[in-house]
Amino acid sequence: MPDVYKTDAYKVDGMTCGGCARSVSNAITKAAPDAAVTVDLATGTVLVAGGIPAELVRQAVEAAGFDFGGAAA
Ligand SMILES: [Cu+2]
Repeated sequence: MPDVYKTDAYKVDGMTCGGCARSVSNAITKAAPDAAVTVDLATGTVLVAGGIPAELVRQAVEAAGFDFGGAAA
């Protein structure tokens, strides 16, 4: 049973502007409609709330054309 309150942080490389942030956010939300996505452009970090599986996030990020860097420390 997924923990809907869980928030995961990931590194995503290649985001340079608000448009990139939106692309990534939209891609993840499309793949996981329950996700709440927050992008921190300065650090290249994407916060995904909703207990979304990492593999699903990875596929969405890569399909949008960005590099998925795995879990952020
Ligand atoms: Cu951009």
